[in-house]
Amino acid sequence: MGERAVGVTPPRVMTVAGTDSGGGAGAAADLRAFAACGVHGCLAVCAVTAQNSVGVHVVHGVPPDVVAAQITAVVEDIGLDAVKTGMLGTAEVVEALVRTCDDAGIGGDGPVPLVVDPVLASMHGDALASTAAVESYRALLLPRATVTTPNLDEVRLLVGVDVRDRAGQHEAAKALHDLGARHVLVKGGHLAGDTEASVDVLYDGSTFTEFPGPRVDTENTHGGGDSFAAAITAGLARGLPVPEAVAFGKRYVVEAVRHSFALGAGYGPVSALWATRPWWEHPDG
Ligand code: PXL
Repeated sequence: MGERAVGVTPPRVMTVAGTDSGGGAGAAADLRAFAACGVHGCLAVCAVTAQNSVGVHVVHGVPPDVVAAQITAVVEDIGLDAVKTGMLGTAEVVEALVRTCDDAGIGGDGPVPLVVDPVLASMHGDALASTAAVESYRALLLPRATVTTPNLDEVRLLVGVDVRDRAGQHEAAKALHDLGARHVLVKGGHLAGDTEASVDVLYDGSTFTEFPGPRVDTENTHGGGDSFAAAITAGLARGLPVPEAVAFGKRYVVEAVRHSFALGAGYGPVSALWATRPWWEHPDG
């Protein structure tokens, strides 16, 4: 007999997301964040994108029944402690996802928390969701979200609020909460007024909680939103209540942005490498 394996099963999470051939955003960013945050990451792919640091060249959607089958296969055998959505692309994928989540107790009143990162467009303005998909987010997905994590562009597309200050963040959070999301995190990264800090606002239907963080002078923030939402999802899977999971995610993503790097001629990615131990320098390696 060989030696005994020493692994202990970590919390299990899934990202329902698109791929980015440049490795910066989407499923790749999510899975790196999951690993850095100590959870096992499962993946349901919704769309394949051909892209680099400059732009998105091709988007190829995965059939909705294949998206649903990926989730069901994992739920039936492995089980999930939290789920995150990233790029979904079409209303048909949103509908298939919602049906599958309802059957599996994911989101809504179910036991498995659902983090909805409403990925609607890339940093370059390339559309990553159809107009019909945006309507499905409003009607079907946000009502089931444990937490949703829009940036200010996504807020404008979802509820038509043009956020310019903290009061605008509050107004947007209320509008998204009215659509049914249990917790709304309106991120302030794109807010012009806050020059030193970037303040994200969490709203639970009664209380606003502010999460201030440093503003890092870099354009290399590709995958930043995905990484933040993925780390929040990991925090929930680790048993943290929502505000603590948001604080956990913020700690992760601030360092990921600090350690972002140049890659290609456009926007480089945030980095998970700050949080991963160089095993080749470790005595066990
Ligand atoms: O960062 C948002 C995002 C998520 N998922 C995919 C993407 C992007 C941005 O480009 O390409 C697949």
